[in-house]
Amino acid sequence: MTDRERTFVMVKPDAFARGLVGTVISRLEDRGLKLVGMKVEVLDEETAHEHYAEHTDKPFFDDLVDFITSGPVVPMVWEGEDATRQVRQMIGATDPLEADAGTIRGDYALDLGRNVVHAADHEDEGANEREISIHFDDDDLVSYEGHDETWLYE
Ligand code: IDP
Repeated sequence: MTDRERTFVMVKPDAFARGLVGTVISRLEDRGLKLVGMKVEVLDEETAHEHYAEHTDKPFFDDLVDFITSGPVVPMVWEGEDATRQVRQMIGATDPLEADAGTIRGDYALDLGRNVVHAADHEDEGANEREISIHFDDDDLVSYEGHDETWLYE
């Protein structure tokens, strides 16, 4: 197996309020990815700024922070082969209008500012490490052998 890695994913407040937490988890589980960390929290403003630091200068930044702090979110860490790219493919384009049907955003979202789920960007090399460390301590994450790994990986 090559490139088994951990990637950061977060169910956003819109999806939490709409009862889509289980759906997002099921999509990732069904693909074969392994859940190694998860919690429910309401982000404070400081954490939201840190999480979206790359967007500080964007015109939508204040609305984004207001939204992401507006209700519970579910930060998670998922593990698997090429997990970052696999998850980005599964969530679809940032704008749901551009997201293919069959992706999470393409199936469950309509609006750019309410697009259900966040996932670390596979084109940003340090994204996973940075985002995981914002939301989790090392001992919040577990390591285990999945019983199905023989059937998921060659
Ligand atoms: P990503 O979530 O697909 O990685 P990013 O470009 O990192 O996309 O943007 C972070 C979030 O900011 C997006 O998921 C979306 O909710 C919001 N966003 C991005 N671009 C815009 C915009 O032009 N207007 C309003 N909100 C935006």
